[in-house]
Amino acid sequence: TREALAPGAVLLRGFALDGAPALLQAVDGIAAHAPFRHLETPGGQRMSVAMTNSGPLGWISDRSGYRYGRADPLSGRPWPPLPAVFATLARTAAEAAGFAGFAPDACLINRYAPGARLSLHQDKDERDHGHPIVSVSLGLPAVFLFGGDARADKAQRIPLVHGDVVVWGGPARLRYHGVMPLAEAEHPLTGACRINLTFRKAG
Ligand code: MD5
Ligand code: FE
Repeated sequence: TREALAPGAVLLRGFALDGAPALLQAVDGIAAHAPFRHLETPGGQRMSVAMTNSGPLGWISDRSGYRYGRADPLSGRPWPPLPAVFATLARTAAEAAGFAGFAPDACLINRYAPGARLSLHQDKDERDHGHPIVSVSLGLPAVFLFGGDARADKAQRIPLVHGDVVVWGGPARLRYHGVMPLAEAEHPLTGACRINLTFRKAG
């Protein structure tokens, strides 16, 4: 089913359900080369969400700021390549939401353990905000906070479950958003965690 959350924001419930086991297997392969890590913010806080990347570009944060880079700072090596199952899912989901021709060059992979959260922020480190972002929820459910164009705008709470895909484009591309602290639970495919794949055209 396709549900418009707002202009430019399309929720595709269950779009990644059939592909989930293959997506999670690919995540394990990526993490074997580029392990999940808790990045430090420019302000010196350790993020509660653990992150890694695949694709030519990867998003990182450290004391000097937020940016995309071609190398994993832990190894100095390029990020693992985008698996074909990732690229196909991102393209077909974007197309189903009305954004034909989406070709991501970055997949930020977020791992939430119980208690992990993402505070309200905008995604604006990408070169051209005309491209959508495709986000895939796997494993434990989460409550997504969908805010407005200003940080102080009231946020809607949107429950996201295993297999859901959201495409954020057009006027929704720069809206504030976050994720509430993950509740303690177990999922048959991921155990006690939520994995979010976040596809971007960053460069
Ligand atoms: C997550 N991740 O569930 C979310 C999914 C991140 C992040 O926020 O930066 O890694 S991406 C949600 C998103 C992206 C772009 C715009 C909007 C939401 N939005 O307009 O609400 O781990
Ligand atoms: Fe974000």
